[in-house]
Order: sequence, then C-alpha cells, then structure tokens
Amino acid sequence: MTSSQRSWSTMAAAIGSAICLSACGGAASASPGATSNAGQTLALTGFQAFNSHMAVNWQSNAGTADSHQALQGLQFYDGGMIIDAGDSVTWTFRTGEPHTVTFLGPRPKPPSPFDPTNAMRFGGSSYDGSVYTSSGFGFAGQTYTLTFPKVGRYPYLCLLHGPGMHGVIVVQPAGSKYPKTQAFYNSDGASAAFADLQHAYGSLQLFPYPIDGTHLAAGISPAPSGGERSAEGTVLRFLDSHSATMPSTTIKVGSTVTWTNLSNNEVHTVSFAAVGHPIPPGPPDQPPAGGSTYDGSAYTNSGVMFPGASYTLKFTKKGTFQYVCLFHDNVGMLGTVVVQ
Ligand SMILES: [Cu+2]
Repeated sequence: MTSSQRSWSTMAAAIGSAICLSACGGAASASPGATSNAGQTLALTGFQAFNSHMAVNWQSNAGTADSHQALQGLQFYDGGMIIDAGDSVTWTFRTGEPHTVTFLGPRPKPPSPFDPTNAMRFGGSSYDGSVYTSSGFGFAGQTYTLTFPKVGRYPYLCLLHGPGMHGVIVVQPAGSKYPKTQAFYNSDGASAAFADLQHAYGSLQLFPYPIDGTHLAAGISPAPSGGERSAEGTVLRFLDSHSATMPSTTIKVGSTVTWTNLSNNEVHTVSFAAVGHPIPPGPPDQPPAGGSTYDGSAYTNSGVMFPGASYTLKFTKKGTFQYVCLFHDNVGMLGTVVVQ
C-alpha cells in the first residue's frame, strides 16, 4: 500500500461497498461471548477470585454512519469503558470514512492528520502506556483489539478526527467489580450514535445559500465552521440545497461556481479530473492543482479545504464535468457541473 490517501480511498470503496452499515452503532457490535462474559462476571460479584481468572473482551465502536454514508458520527461509541487489568477491548470500525484508535504513550502530541504514517499500525497487541500504539486506518467491518495489562487511565483519539474524536479506557486492578455491563456500553453507544446522526441530518437545514444556485457547501456540520471542532456529526456531501442528494449545477460558459466547507470537523477537496483520465495519485495532503479556471483539459484541485475555506472555479468550456472530494469520494461525495 502506498502512502497516498487516494489509494486508501479506493480501498475503502471496495470494503465499504461489500458491507451493510447501519446507524445502530454499538448495539450491533457486541459478540455474544463478550456480553455473556461481562454479564456473568457481574452476576458473580463477590467471587473475586473467579473474576480475576476470567479476562473479558469488551466491545467498542469507532464512528457511525447512515446506510448512504452521507451522515457520519465522529466519536467512539461505548459510553466510556471501565475494565479490569488483563481484559481486552475490541473496536469495530463502522464506516467508509476511516478512523484510527491511537494511544499516544510517551508522545506529547499526535502527528498531523496528513502524516502518511497515520495509516500504519504501531505497537503490539497490548497497551500499558509505555509505547505509541495505533490501529492505523480502520475501515468498515475491520476490528482492532488491545489487551490492557496494567491499572491506569488511558486516553486515546482518532488521528484523523481528534481531538474531538477521543475516548478513554479506565483499567482497574484485576478482579475488581465492573461498574457497568457490556449491555450498558452498547446501549449508551447506540444512543449517542443515533443522536449524532440526527444532529448531522438536522445540519442540512443550515444550508445558507440560494437553493440550486452556484454557491455550494462542501460538507456541513451541526456546529458552525468558525467554532470549536465538534465530534457530534458531519455530512460528507456537496450540497446545493437542504438535501444530501448529489448536486448538479448548470451554468453558462464563463461563469463561476463557489464551494465553502461549512463543517467544523472535516476537511474536503473539490477536484476535477482531466476529462477521460483518472485523478492522478498524490500525497495525503492533496496539494492544489490547476489554476482558477477549468476547461476539462487538466486535473484541477482546490487543495485541502479546512473548515470555513472557500474555492471558486471559472468554467471556460461547454461540457458536463464530474468532481469529487478526494477524501470522501469513496463514501459518495461527488458532484457535477454542467456548462452550457
Ligand atoms: Cu470530503
């Protein structure tokens, strides 16, 4: 696998299309074994010796999305787990949008979201706070499991969506009574996932420009783009209205179209291939390409559009031109400009 974000997108498309996703987040994930183990252990409170012999595998979730992948929740959905030393946690990645489960260990801060090493796995199968440990990019249906041998409080984050997307695993001494069951974490996670998808859906109503006009949104989120980065939800679509359907914008030759990133928690691009050619692979930070005009002859890219950023392109030839977000084309973030 190359370091190109584009090849990850392609891989995600292959994985994402094979797997049915749902908005139910946590509830769908628990393996029967984990639930019954946790339940059993709780039922045996007082039999501490027995408990200490039984390592429990707990289930968490990274991200959530609706079945179209348009609405995304950018959190770990488990309600905050308290486990015993020797137990393990398995995260299931739920979305075509990749996430990571990353424990920084001795590192004071995470690498940049565009660091190509973010895609890679680091560390072993257990975490005790001493070594940088990361799942690498996880896509829908993949899982990542870590065992926690040592008592402590272990915060973690997603390298692509942190610091908003973060969680914590609290590890008690082996044999301690569990304060919550897997069923609680499932239910809390599912409620939070549902709420985030509802907030993302609600944010469609915030689309501020004339409907079907030439000023589009490149993504939108419940909180405004000027505010603090939020984890609560986001829409991975180009929008020309209050709907998440793929926009088609019809203009006259010589006119311009403008896109603004109205999310506060995602980066996007507006990227046109040369007609008849694929978009060339590039580094993870997708540098700008082409100029401020497009006639179908050359790859033209906005570069990374951070929250609040705008991009305007003038169209100088007739034609029907498709464009994509290089980070989210695999989840259907596409649009068309028809130049007449
Ligand atoms: Cu995007």
